[in-house]
Amino acid sequence: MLEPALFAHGALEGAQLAADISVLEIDRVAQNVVKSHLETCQYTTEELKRLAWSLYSPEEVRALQSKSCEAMWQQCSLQISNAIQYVVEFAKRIDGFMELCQNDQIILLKAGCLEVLLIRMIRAFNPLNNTVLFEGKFGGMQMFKSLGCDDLIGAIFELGRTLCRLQLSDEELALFTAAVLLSPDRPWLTESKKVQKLQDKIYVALQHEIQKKHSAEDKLSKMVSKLPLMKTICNLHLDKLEFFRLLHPETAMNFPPLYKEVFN
Ligand code: MHQ
Repeated sequence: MLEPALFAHGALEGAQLAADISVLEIDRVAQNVVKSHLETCQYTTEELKRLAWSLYSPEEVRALQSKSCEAMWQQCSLQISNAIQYVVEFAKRIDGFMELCQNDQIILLKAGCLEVLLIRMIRAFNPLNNTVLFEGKFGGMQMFKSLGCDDLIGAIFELGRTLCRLQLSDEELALFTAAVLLSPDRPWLTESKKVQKLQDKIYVALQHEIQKKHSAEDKLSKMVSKLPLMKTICNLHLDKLEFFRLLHPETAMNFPPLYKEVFN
């Protein structure tokens, strides 16, 4: 049984639910999710620390800005597609995910992978100068000007700043992204009860992890409160993509297959 400290704060409505899950099981879930995250996070913390020093020069930023909208979309979709591959690998390594039916695996990945990327972005986001890692160097939002999606880019950078303020550890990031991925309320799931059970355990593990340093209630609710902004960004991205496809169908046809598959 879980120690009383975990329910004392009662952040999870169902103390009932927590009571069903043993400490051993929670530790096992946490270890599996954190390991899966570390194995699939694309860049190590050390690599990112080193990369934070390589900024795009003003000339390089200008060169990016003067690219055509199509060329820039192509570059962005390629970067996103690469990053999605790691998210897919992350999902596959989470205990229980591969035991879901294939239909549900696909639904969860399609619905959740951009949200996971947006959370993972904080590792590659520097709130001190508002820059993000793009093709090996850090740059500000001006570098995406030619996309013609200032509202989308603005929202992504704002999310980056607010998420960075939470100062999530890699453990918290791992568990939070796993919980987002295993959202039982995605439309068309056939075994949402199974997904719910997996997510419940992950949230208990996350709460447990946070509690090592903070009041879990506080931090967890702050994390969860960013989900609506992420949903807004995902919808905005789909709108922009749809509009782009209308204007430049040939370019959109040549987007990376994984990007097309996830967002079509
Ligand atoms: C990942 C690594 C990673 C890879 C790609 C949708 C559109 C047309 C434009 C990064 C969005 C532009 C993305 C490439 C821009 C906001 C996108 C383009 C964490 C996330 C990260 C850093 C992505 C962050 C968002 C970027 C910069 O492990």
